[in-house]
Amino acid sequence: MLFRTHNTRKTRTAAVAAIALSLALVATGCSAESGTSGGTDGGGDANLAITFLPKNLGNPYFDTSDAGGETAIKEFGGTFAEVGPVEATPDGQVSYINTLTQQGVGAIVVSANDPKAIGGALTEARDAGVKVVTFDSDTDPEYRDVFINQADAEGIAKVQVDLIAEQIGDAGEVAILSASANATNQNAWIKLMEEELATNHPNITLVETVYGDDDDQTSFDKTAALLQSHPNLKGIMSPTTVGIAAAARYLQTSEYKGTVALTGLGTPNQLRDYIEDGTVTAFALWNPADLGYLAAYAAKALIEGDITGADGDSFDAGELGEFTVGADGVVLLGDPFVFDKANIGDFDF
Ligand code: RAM
Repeated sequence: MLFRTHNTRKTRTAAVAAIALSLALVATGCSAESGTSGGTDGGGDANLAITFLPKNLGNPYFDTSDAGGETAIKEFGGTFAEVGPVEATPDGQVSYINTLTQQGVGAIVVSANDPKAIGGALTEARDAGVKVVTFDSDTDPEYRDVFINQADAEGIAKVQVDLIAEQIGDAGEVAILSASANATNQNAWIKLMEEELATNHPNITLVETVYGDDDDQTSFDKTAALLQSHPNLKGIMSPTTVGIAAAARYLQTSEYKGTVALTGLGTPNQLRDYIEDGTVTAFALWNPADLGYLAAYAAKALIEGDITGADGDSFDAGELGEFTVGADGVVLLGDPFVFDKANIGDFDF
């Protein structure tokens, strides 16, 4: 269901084409995967019980990434589980981490709501022998073994700014609708988006950044409030799949449809209708299933002692091929990919 090319990119064009192919393939391969059961433990004495801990449950993005993890874990004969809080609060994951430590899992694969709030619990887990992989949203590096980064932060920031600039004629007021205020990934991207706007788009003004907490209703309400407080708003960037979907739903039936542009990071299935009716023109993302798949293989490599998370360590990631750990224990999946009316029909996740 997956392919290998993320780590052997030759040109940007080739990479984008390859990622498109991957997304198309994985869409079919992973759509039937769900649930919390896995295979039986294998690999000799290695404890391949690997639990995914998303920012919160009920987000299709994490459903897809964690299903990718489950696919990988079944492939190598480990045991997959997924647990997580209902709300994406800074310390909402602490009790789950403590329980997993008591249970003696082999590894925790976590997307952090805050760079520090789960640090103490993760340190206790690691002291007890549990390997810690962050993916999607990192903690401070001292709290984990490796971070599986979906795409380079500069690229994620730039693709969103490029899209909004294109959609509003490179001038006017824009706002950002983010996830939770402490999210490591969103905050890193927003900082770089601000820099990119200041450096390359002098006629665009960022008037406000608001937080929908990766909660659908809060994100919807924040969109309404933004449009009310800024009557000259020309565009919204939402670097969260929950935020962009809620904002699109608001815009679709509002007087702003077609006049206020919306872009950011979304999943094709959540945004398909809005692309088709013109509420949204184009948005970006990577392949969440590949992200979870890669994170699971990194957990296996840590558990089996093939890697420690040191710069230059390399490991096998099944159908994605061989990956190498970079500086600060970061493993890079690939490039972001832009979805629009012309290609959205090729994807199902
Ligand atoms: C949401 C989450 C996640 C982020 C995506 C783009 O699903 O906030 O962390 O990576 O959006």
